[in-house]
Amino acid sequence: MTLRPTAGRVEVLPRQFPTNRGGLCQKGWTAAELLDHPDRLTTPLVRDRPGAELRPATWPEALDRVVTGIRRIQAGHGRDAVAVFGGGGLTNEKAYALGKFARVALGTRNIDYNGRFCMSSAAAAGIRAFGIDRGLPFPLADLGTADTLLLVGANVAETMPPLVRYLIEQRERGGTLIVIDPRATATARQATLHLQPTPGTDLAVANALLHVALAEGWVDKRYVDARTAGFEPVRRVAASYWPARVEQLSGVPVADLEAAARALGTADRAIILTARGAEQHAKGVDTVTAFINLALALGLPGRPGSGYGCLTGQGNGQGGREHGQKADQLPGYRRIDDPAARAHVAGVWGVRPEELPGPGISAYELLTALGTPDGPKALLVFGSNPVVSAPRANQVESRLRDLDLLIVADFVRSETAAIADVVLPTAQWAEEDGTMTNLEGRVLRRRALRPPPPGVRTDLAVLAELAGRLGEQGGSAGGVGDGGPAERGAAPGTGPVPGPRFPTDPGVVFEELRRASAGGIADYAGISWERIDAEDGVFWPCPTEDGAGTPRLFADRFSTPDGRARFLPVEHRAVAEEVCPDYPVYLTTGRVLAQYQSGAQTRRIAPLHRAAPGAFLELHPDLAARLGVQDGDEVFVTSRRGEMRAPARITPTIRPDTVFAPFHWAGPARINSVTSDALDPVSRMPEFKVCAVRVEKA
Ligand SMILES: Nc1nc2c(c(=O)[nH]1)N[C@H]1C(S)=C(S)[C@@H](COP(=O)(O)OP(=O)(O)OC[C@H]3O[C@@H](n4cnc5c(=O)[nH]c(N)nc54)[C@H](O)[C@@H]3O)O[C@H]1N2
Ligand SMILES: Nc1nc2c(c(=O)[nH]1)N[C@H]1C(S)=C(S)[C@@H](COP(=O)(O)OP(=O)(O)OC[C@H]3O[C@@H](n4cnc5c(=O)[nH]c(N)nc54)[C@H](O)[C@@H]3O)O[C@H]1N2
Ligand SMILES: [Mo]
Repeated sequence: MTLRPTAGRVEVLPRQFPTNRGGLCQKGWTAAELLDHPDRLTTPLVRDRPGAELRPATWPEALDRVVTGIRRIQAGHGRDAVAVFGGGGLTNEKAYALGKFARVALGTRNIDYNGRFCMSSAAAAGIRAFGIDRGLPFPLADLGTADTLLLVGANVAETMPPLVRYLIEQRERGGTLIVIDPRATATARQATLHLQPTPGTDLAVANALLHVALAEGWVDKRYVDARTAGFEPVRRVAASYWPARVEQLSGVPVADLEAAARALGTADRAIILTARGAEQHAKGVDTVTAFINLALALGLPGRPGSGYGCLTGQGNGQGGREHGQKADQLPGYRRIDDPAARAHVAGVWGVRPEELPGPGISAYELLTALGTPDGPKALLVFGSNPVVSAPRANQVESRLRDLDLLIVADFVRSETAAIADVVLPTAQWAEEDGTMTNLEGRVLRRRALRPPPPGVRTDLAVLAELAGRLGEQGGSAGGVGDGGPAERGAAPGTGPVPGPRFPTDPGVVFEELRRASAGGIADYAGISWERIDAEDGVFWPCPTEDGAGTPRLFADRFSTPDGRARFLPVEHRAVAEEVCPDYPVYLTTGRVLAQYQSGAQTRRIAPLHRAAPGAFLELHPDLAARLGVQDGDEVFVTSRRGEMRAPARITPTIRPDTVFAPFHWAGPARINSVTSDALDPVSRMPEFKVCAVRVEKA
């Protein structure tokens, strides 16, 4: 998109760009409305004592409260008693600075971010199989040329509208689109074939597709021999997923399983994509692995116009997971428990490797540890609204309230900011420079179009100020652009970066990020802002300034030590919470077109509110009849954890054993009061997509 400042106002205009081809969803069109919205925070807020209202404060007073509180808590309970929670909407520069701030300025191991709720299962499965986690290992435009495209748990028509153009192109070329979703979504309605499984059974479906491919001789044996390892145990597992058995498990008819397998197995170019519907499960990593196994058996990854990919979510869903916001991660997608990685990053940060903390705990585990006797006593939140978006949110909210000190940096009074002790008003997207990395691994510029309003500071300036007051040599009071000597174009290497340790100029931060990432999986060393401008984005890994970026991965080898992709046998297992007489219906959750995430940024925008004014519960006419519920009736949805209230929306597009609610609303309409907090054992991703509930007329 292009953003045009007109007399102090910013308008959003679609631009011809290779990724979105001029498409832009309504959320994009209205994003500018939040810049000058009356709800915009323009002064810090503090709470004087528990129970008191938030009141306006000056920056020095608010920052003093933060620093005094952190010092007191760390003196009494140790450095890990202060925790940080980040977000996948932060620019690369901010995500990097936040991770460094936690490890260097706070010295805490406790940092994680909302991407744990979003991308973590696909990321873990990708690393396991390919040795690398990049959403798409090929350019997005490949989708348009696929003979067969399989979307698993992705409602792109509502969640990624710019991508729909490729689906249209694919169909116009005579391609087959297969959608797997328990609901006949706007996306599924465009499909050639819609498989409608019970939530949480995708793994079995994937194994059945592989079973059929094996039986029909569609497995690419040459590819399997030359490019992969570990097929034999996967073949043995798939043998026991005959379609009739999987029809029993998933509800998907044998004929549909066979038709889907045929479309994939006989295509020249086939692409398999997963999104949150497949991933947000207590077996999300294994489910993604099952689809990767299928893709590898068919010889897709690395073949032109073919492959497996995962659709990322948030604005910087890809970049946000590369630069050290994760509990177990250092910049460049390095592991924090790898001695070589620690030595490299410590060198760039000018600290000794042994000063860097070890791995912390994952997002949900961190949120539930807050305020407990051994858990953190303070939390700084940058770019998330967990009161609405975390699973089992009623418990998370009470943990947040138990903290001695909750600090939230945001530009609106989100539900999490509303219960904070200190709220710091920060700049929005149009008010600061930076980079984002899209699902293709393409690093893109985001440009400041106007300065932040008076009273507002950038996240980088806030971090620099806090680090300075906590005793680091960070930048001074900090508006934008006072971050010390720009080093653009300097060859990245190791060794501490000259200038302030926490610069506020995003260009300077990016130069440091390049050095910190050099030699890592997500290697940005050869990427400069100038190159991004000149090349319409640069694909990582890009280790050298004179070498090209990498739009396509896996053409000759995978990123594993021996260059082969790894098969891993995975078995179907029950969802964490099965239906029972007290809770007889499956609940699944997700999104609607006109609202974004926790709703903090979109519920306030009038046209979006008109388009999607509140939560609802989608249920099948048969289920509604059994419950005596009419369309529009208020219903209660109750699980073992809590309840939610919303009007019923009766529709034949959903399975009769399943109900659906969007998670964009707060208060009594908060579906995350109900959702399950079962976690995937590998990724620690919560099972947002299925739990057992009871539905009653209110
Ligand atoms: N309008 C809008 N767009 C967004 C966002 C938003 O909040 N609003 N958020 C952004 C973010 S952060 C993300 S992560 C993406 C998410 O993008 P998507 O993954 O497309 O979004 P969801 O609606 O969470 O889930 C997709 C589908 O999974 C289905 N599903 C539920 N359970 C299962 C299951 O067990 N198996 C299968 N196969 N499908 C299942 C749901 O019915 C739903 O239609 O969207 C991004 N875009
Ligand atoms: N039931 C259920 N729950 C879910 C999901 C689901 O499918 N079902 N999906 C999960 C997924 S995929 C995701 S990604 C999460 C998202 O959940 P959240 O992390 O809560 O997402 P947002 O609503 O985007 O919250 C971002 C907050 O940070 C602020 N913000 C935005 N940009 C910046 C910035 O640059 N700096 C600062 N300081 N603040 C900023 C916004 O105003 C907003 O208040 O929700 C998860 N929760
Ligand atoms: Mo997400």
